[in-house]
Amino acid sequence: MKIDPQRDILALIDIQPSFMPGGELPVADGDAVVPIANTLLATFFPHAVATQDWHPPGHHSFASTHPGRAPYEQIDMPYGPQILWPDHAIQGSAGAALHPALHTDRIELLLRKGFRPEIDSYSAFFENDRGTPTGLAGYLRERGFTRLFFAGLATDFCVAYSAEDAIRLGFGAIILEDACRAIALPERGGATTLTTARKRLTDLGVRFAPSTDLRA
Ligand code: VGL
Ligand code: ZN
Repeated sequence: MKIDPQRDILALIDIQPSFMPGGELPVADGDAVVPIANTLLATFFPHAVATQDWHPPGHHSFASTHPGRAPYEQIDMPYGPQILWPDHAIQGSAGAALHPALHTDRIELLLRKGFRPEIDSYSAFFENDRGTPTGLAGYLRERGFTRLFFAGLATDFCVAYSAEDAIRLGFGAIILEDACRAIALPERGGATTLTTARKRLTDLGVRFAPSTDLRA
């Protein structure tokens, strides 16, 4: 896959210690994405955006905010079903910072999401009501970017929702599989949130590719 450095942009999703081993919402092997993201930045992408999950204490996506609820249970919110998470990515905490080993020089926009107490925001484009925009689409269009290549955490939540919205908004979306890691919660019938997301996204036109497929 040939990269056009002026129209393709690397989207670094939630590369934060909160989502890595030792963090509050650890994704298995999540820290493995950091050196891969650094190589992608150095080799292919002069332009990058990064998202930062950025929750106030008591955020409604936290199980601790709902008495009697445990992390990874699902509840109904006004905007639809919501999985409850351990408290994570609290504004200003060390876990919410970008990972200290991530090379940030080429990150031209740092987009924070999930800061409204009552609503979660997995996608870089819309909050979980699927209607409140973050402003990213306008930014990318004004800058002339047409395709997003995704790296980061987690493949089946924030990366998946971002890639799905990218396609719906008319961008190309490629998930660089080796540059992402998944939470993979079990679902009915032996499926996981990863297998389900992969199928839904592929049907929508999101491509999954290894970063070894990229060419300058
Ligand atoms: C994420 C769950 C809650 C993610 C963020 O980055 O995928 N997942 N907040
Ligand atoms: Zn979150």
